Amino acid sequence: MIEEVKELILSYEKITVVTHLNPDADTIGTALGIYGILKNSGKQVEVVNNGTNLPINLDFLPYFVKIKSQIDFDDSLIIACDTGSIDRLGFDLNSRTIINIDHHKSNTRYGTVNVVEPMAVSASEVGYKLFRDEFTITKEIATCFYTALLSDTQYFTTSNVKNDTFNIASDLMACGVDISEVVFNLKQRRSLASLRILSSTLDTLDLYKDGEVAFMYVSQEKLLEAGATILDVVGIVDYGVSLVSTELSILLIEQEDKIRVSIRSKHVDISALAISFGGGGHKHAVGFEIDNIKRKILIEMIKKEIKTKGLLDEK
Ligand SMILES: [Mn+2]
Repeated sequence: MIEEVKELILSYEKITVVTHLNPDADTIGTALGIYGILKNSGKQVEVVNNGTNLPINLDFLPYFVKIKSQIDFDDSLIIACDTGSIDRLGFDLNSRTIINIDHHKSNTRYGTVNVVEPMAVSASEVGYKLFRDEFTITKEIATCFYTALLSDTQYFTTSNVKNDTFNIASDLMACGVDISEVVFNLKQRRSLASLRILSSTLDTLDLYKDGEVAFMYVSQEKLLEAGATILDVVGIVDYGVSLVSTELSILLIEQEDKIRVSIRSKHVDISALAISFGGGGHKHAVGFEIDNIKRKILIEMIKKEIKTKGLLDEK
């Protein structure tokens, strides 16, 4: 285990484990796994998400009911999970001691100690490797880490999956994870609202550059109509790259005073594209937000940036 991490955990009585805004299964699973480890070792621990919408299909995870929406500990050690930049935590933590556990290539290294492994398939891989040698990984903890890993690799299909990914999955299974329970909760508990918003978003599909780029958008009106939340929309961008012709899939989500953009690629590295709009992410999955802008203008800006960066030439 990394010495600085060990020392920090030993020196703090209270620890706050923090997940990112609009939480996904990786941030939640990683945080709950770490919560379990610290709890079992006798620490005072809290786990928080700054929001009111948690993915409800993750309610099967051990410790899920422990997730709070505010930080109650003063001056606790902060452990940030799966979060590329400090503002994505949604709390003012600038003056706090932070252990930053992540795998985003664009991570800004905002922690006091940064355990950031861009080659890791999930933040839970980073967390698991960090703690496994010194702490007991129970069935409960393994279930949290495995769920995070399965979700972030899209069921072992992303391009960063390697031999070691299966070794980790196998180790976690050996701890007693019920893998069919995990799959059931991830794959077969969608809300009706999420299918409705999927349908209306696919209707907006617009192809560009001989079908190499797919644009889709979600308006606030459609979101309300479907009764969907932002969490129901996030995964829709993947449908764009499932198309035979596409290299890039771009989803624009219109919110009150900003547009949130999610991009996926098949081959090209799009991290620089996201950074040029003030965002970040992984090699093939990035996102950013732009305040007070019209959708059509933003689409033109993205098209221009794709051209400037020569993204469709390099694959
Ligand atoms: Mn992740």
